[in-house]
Amino acid sequence: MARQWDEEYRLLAARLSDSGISVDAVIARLKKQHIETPSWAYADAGTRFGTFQMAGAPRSVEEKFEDAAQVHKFTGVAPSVAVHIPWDVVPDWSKMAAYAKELGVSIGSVNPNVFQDRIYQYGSLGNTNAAARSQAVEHMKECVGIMRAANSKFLSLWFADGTNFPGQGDMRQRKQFFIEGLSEVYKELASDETMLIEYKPFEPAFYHTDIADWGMAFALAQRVGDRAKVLVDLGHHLPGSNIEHIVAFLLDEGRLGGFHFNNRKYADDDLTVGSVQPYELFLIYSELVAGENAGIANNVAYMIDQSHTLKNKIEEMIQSVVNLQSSYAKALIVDRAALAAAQAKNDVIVAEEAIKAAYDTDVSPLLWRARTELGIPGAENPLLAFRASGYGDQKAAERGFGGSKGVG
Ligand code: PSV
Ligand code: MN
Repeated sequence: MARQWDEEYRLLAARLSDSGISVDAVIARLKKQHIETPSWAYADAGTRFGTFQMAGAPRSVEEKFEDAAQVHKFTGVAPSVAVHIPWDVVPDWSKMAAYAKELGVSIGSVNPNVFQDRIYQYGSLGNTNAAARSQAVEHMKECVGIMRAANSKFLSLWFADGTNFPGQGDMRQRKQFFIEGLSEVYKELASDETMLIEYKPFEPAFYHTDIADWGMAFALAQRVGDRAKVLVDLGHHLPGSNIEHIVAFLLDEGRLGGFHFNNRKYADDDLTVGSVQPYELFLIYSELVAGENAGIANNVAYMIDQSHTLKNKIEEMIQSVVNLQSSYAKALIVDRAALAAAQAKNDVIVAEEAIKAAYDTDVSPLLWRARTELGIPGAENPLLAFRASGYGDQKAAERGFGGSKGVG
């Protein structure tokens, strides 16, 4: 039987208002959510064991943006697209920005690639070879130029730097090289531009990684400048890490710069965000909402970083964005007053139940309402609406197989 969305929404709104939660405020915040999708997630990707090509994979940067625009069209909250240089190369970034605008999206964070060129075999900013360090700095400066042309405000940095064997490198010297290189790049940034520093405990380096965890990224950010912040990639933690705690800590320090959303079972699995540990995702959002309520979660870049090998790319991206909408909606309806009162009394049961009650709520009527107000086609189910649009079949016929290139 078809769901009665109006009625379901009315009932949920009444229930929330009993706990003092204004459903209008929740909808307004859901409509303002902004999730950036990555250009590299639309192209064919693989593992080191092989790449399976998919029919309809985009053949150019323009086509990646066309696909990304579909995700925005059916979710309403994915209006920007991150680019990775040189996986994405165009002759003129201002023209590309104009084309993105025509499609209804914009160019988001710019990600320099300082890990694939041969010169980076032993590292980029951490390399003992000054030529490698300087090539990396120059490339990052070039990316700042792309930000200007594309009107993008985030320079998003991840380094594959590290060593594979004990004794291979002087870890302290490499740290100093990082401070030097990052500071040089930071000097290029204008006052409304932010440097994001990502961390990762291992891979491709297996003995030590120069920026291995959030604490190291945080320390470097502090050395570099106020607008250098930490980027939390959900796949970049050792098993058992409490990511929501990291998020709360960084928010409180004013150094939470952004996210790379994805999900993991083992390591940097790059699976659909919310697919394996949806409760963890909700708990992270709960900290973000608490930060927003306290006025300290401004200018956080919410980005997806996934690399899918099995699902249709656009569909999985829609699924990911919907999972993020749903986690945000659940976090927005936590009864914060009841939670704070229970915490103050050390009433562990009631505090935990306040969190669980929100998590257990079916928030789809809220998402339906937010999308309806945004004028989204097929507001009740973006995935079905996208399938019904025929875009996937049309592009498969038009583009065929094997068009993608450039993604590692
Ligand atoms: C590295 O694993 C990473 O998370 C970085 O963000 C890179 O830019 C991205 O993946 C490349 O796929
Ligand atoms: Mn990442």
